[in-house]
Amino acid sequence: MKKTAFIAIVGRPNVGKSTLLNTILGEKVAIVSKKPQTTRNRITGIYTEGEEQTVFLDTPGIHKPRTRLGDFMMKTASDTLGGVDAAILVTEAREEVGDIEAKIISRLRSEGLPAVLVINKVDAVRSANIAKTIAAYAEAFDFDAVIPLSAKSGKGVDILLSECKRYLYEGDWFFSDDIVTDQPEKQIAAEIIREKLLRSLDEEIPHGIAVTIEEWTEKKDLVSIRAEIYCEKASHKGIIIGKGGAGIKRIGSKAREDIERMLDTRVFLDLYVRVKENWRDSEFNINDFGFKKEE
Ligand SMILES: Nc1nc2c(ncn2[C@@H]2O[C@H](COP(=O)(O)OP(=O)(O)OP(=O)(O)O)[C@@H](O)[C@H]2O)c(=O)[nH]1
Ligand SMILES: [Mg+2]
Repeated sequence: MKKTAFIAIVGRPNVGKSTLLNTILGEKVAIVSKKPQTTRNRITGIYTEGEEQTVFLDTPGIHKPRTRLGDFMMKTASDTLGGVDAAILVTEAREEVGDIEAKIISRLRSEGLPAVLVINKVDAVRSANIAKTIAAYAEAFDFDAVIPLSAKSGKGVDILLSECKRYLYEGDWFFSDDIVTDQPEKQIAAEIIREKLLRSLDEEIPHGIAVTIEEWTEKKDLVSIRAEIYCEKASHKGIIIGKGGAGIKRIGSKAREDIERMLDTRVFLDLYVRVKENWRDSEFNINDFGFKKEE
């Protein structure tokens, strides 16, 4: 008897939603960085065990959007909450329920969505703070479970998975049991390149970066990829390329290693950097970069 459920992973930026998804799956399907607003699209993670298939949907961190790309990200998170059976609200240990979390909770209420609360990064906080967080959230919403865990180390993630079983219902699976995500390899490759950029660049530049795959040629034991990196200013382009091309070379070799691991083959990766001013505010550009609104 097959069972399934769709569960959204939501929360403010940077709390560890994507890290959690990767840990659940035991495979990296979502990129992770210290910078807020790393995730831009909904990322599907398919967790199949025995007769049960749970589809976890990682979402962009909830924030106040300042660009059209931000609007798209918020619509993505919101639409996801509109189409699932339950939610995992991810937060860090704080003494109070934050304004963003309060908004998410009121959405859970209006959707009538059941939810579990994850207090993440317990490896990095004192247990007294965790107790205060639990108390504050218990007053705000009737969570089915409250689970302190570390998405990074994996401690407590098994408890989350067993708590999520309550949302499974009898029904056919939506995905075959041999895949962990429905993202095309090209898209994951573009995201891997963006991750390396996010991790190596300071503050303002990362938010203005998009990566597109322009060519993808598969030969016997080699995949040749040409990707373009878009940034918003000529000065940013200079920083990305670095002195004598050292910056882009380092990013390229780190990205190549990860893409080779994913494809399990040798990869030739060719990167170009282009400038497209204010692309985040151009409907045309954000559509072009794959951030299309589903109407
Ligand atoms: N110490 C600690 N750090 C963590 C843990 N989980 C995630 N992080 C770190 O928190 C940062 C953000 O992680 P992400 O998984 O990208 O967070 P996110 O919620 O997906 O962020 P957005 O996509 O921007 O909304 C990264 O530097 C992670 O390594 C954890 O359990 N412990
Ligand atoms: Mg993320």
